[in-house]
Amino acid sequence: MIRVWQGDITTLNVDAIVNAANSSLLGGGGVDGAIHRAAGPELLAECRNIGGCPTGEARITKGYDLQARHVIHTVGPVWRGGDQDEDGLLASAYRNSLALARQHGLTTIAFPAISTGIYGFPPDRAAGIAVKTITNEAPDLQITLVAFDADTARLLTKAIQ
Ligand code: AR6
Repeated sequence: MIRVWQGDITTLNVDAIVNAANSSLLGGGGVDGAIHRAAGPELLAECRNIGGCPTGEARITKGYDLQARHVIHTVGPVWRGGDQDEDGLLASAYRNSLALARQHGLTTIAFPAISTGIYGFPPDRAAGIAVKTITNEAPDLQITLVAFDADTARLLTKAIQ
């Protein structure tokens, strides 16, 4: 089950919110910065102990001051024109996040539009990959695709239909 919701992912009361992180896992701008601000400094302390995360993989932490019980940190690809396996790496980021959720018995998961901000991935293409990967890998989980802006909400809704 997939739904689209427009707003700030840090406010959601779900088992896990997914963070569009970078491979250091030490914070950054965009949704990553918002999640660290809302979760509080203990999140960064836990992330420091993980020691990073390669592109396309995922790591899980507690949610601390967030409503969400957990944060699943994944690293999407930087868009470099499309011939550097960006599509495959973005699908891996979704797939590995869902696998981690499943291993921890989590059923309600919220994703931001991974890689479509600072990392420059074309948002329409990313929406298609997100919906296809979630439909194939997690038809049994309750997934919220979070759009921060109306354009992304429209693209995600179109991709589901
Ligand atoms: N809630 C939901 N979505 C958000 C929020 C929010 N609070 N804030 C931004 N977005 P980005 P990336 C949307 O740039 O492209 C960081 O510095 C945003 O509008 O956050 O994967 C990391 O540390 C866009 O649609 O992530 C990395 O270095 C989407 O989230 C790098 O940015 C993703 O935009 C990752 O870049």
